[in-house]
Amino acid sequence: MSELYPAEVIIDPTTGAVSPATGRYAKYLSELSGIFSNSDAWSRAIQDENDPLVYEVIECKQEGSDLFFGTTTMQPGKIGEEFYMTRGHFHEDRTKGEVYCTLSGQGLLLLEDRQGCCSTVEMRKGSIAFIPPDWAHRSINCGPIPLVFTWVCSVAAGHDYGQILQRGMRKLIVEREGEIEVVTNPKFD
Ligand code: M6P
Ligand code: ZN
Repeated sequence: MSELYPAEVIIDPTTGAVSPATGRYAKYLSELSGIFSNSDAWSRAIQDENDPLVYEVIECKQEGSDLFFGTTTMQPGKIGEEFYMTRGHFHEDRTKGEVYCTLSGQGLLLLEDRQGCCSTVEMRKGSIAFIPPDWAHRSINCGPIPLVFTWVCSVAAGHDYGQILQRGMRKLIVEREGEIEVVTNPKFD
């Protein structure tokens, strides 16, 4: 194992910029096939809005550390009645949880466990969301500005996308008549 040193890392709370960063990726709408319920609205938005950016993840990882952290910055937007969201995942290592600290914007963290128990945690500036081990999690930007949050996770956690990609999550976050609602995904009715 390499030697580890204390470090200060600067995070911009409105852009999610991380300095220094060790990795990053962006997700554009065309890469989120099957995530949104309304696939016609999804295809139309790719065409009409020229494949917009949905979210960007920037990470900071010290080689040899058990923990790493970073930011996720989610653009505001909607596909049909659903807001922009992340893919959602369980962790490969079922013993590992995660923590989100919201820096800017507003949203919801949608969670569900293996037995189908569902929960939401509000994401707003200064709030910390605790994700217990073996709960799937997806973040959703419900507001008009970018949702920026810091996450801290075990390096060993890994991402398991299979189940959520195949079937979706049991609850959808939708806007109906100007109200944000948590509704049952018709695929689970
Ligand atoms: C959060 C963290 C990351 C995750 C990212 C995007 O920032 O949980 O580990 O990769 O969200 O979520 P997803 O991988 O589900 O698209
Ligand atoms: Zn995670």
